Amino acid sequence: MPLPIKKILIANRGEIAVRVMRACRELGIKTVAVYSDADRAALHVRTADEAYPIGPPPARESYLDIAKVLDVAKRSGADAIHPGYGFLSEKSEFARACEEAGVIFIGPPSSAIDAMGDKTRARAKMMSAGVPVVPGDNGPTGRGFPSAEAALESALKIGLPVMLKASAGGGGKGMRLVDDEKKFVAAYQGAQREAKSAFGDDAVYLEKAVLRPRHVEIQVFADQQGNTVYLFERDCSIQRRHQKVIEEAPSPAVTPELRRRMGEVAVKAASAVGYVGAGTCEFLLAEDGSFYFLEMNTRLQVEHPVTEMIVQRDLVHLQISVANGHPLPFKQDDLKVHGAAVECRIYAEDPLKFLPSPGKITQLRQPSGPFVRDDSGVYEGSEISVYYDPMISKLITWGPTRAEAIDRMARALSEYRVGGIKTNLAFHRRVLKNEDFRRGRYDTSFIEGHKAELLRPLELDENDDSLDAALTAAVLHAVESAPKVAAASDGTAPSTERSAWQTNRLL
Ligand code: MV4
Repeated sequence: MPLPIKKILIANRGEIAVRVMRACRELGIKTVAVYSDADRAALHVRTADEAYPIGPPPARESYLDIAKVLDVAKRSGADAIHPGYGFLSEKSEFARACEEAGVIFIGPPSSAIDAMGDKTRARAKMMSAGVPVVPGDNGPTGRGFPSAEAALESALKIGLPVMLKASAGGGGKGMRLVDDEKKFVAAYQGAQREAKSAFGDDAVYLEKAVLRPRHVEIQVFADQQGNTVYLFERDCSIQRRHQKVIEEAPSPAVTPELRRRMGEVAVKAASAVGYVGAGTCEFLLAEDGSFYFLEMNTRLQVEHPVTEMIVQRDLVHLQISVANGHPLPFKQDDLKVHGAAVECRIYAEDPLKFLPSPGKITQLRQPSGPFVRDDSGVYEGSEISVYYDPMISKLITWGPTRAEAIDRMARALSEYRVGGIKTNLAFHRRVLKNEDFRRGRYDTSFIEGHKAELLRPLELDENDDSLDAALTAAVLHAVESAPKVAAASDGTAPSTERSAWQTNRLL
């Protein structure tokens, strides 16, 4: 394959496609977008040097179609493909198909994706590499149990509460917590059923349940020469239904000593599977400070920017450099944590029900200013489609201390305006005000535990700028209650309609 890479096809959409294209532009690399019929006017298409249609809106018929994506790579003369996250990013068939087509896959070797893709296999591999995993049982053959009764016997040996998990799974699908022996068999059968329908494989394994854990993940990076380093941790404990909402780096729960120990374990995990490029090892961090490997994500993650902020390095630049065969430009000891960063995922969704709110973005003001980064996939006038993830942007702030990063995030959120669709902006503003969050005292049960405060209906006082909101309300009231509106000298009359922008201002 001719090096260096001169043209990259980005097999993705939305903010991550735009983010990768930005890095390419900085490096003098040409970019190729692919897009579905729903994305003809999308930002990633407008950002690329060239763009090719790849089919109907459903991802299965476009962004997930390996043959179509590789055909565009060939036609456009792309040397490499960046898969972003989601879609084809963790499909080893795709990495393999790229390898076979002579196109560089900007990611790990397909063998490393396979080694981490199956959760029981990965668990066994990690145990033999000396990586701590949650005490548990993969079953007599390593792929589940012959019967629910056999699983129960093992569960009682481990000690309740236990977690039932799908062998083929990940991400919480088919997962069940069992704290009562009498409920075990029903839970086991339920987990099997869910695993079968989600993954076509009903194997279920057992783990001791870690109560009120934090989700702490370590960013790792490896080059083709066998050097592997860790780029410290992110705390992703603020989640709802396994969907991350706020992430930060470093974790307020991790001491320098724990950081080093977790980092070294993550490097060991990556090395054990011959990892190359950017990857993330997910851990559960227990209240007593013990930690356990859960799974490895073999891609660049959504929340990578908080790491970029604290290590002051561009991870996409590094991915491309490693794909070009260059050794990592630093050693572990060259890396240190600079300040703190927070990321809020801004979604087009009903803030109370957490349901997607697709539609046209009629008004948009995205925050900026010192140490504020908005990684956006949209523009004013663009559509949030029903077909894909309804993320509008990722808002990231940095500060020399965690408190300053948080205050800066509150400021940035106060600037953010979206009209035409519902968003979770008010939810984020509430979390940022929460004392437990501000103190860094939270775990994966944070949102559930603060439901009443975080999900109560919206009120006028919601606005960070309550005086401004009150003024807007007063003006609206005056306008609406006026019997007649005088026409301006040019013959136009001020609208008495509440625009989406105004409505949004009040939220
Ligand atoms: C666990 C656990 C407690 N004990 N495993 C959820 C998603 C999947 N990646 C693993 N998950 C969990 N596994 C044991 N043995 C608690 C969770 C969990 C969780 C983990 C990370 C972030 C949020 C979570 C929310 C609920 C449960």
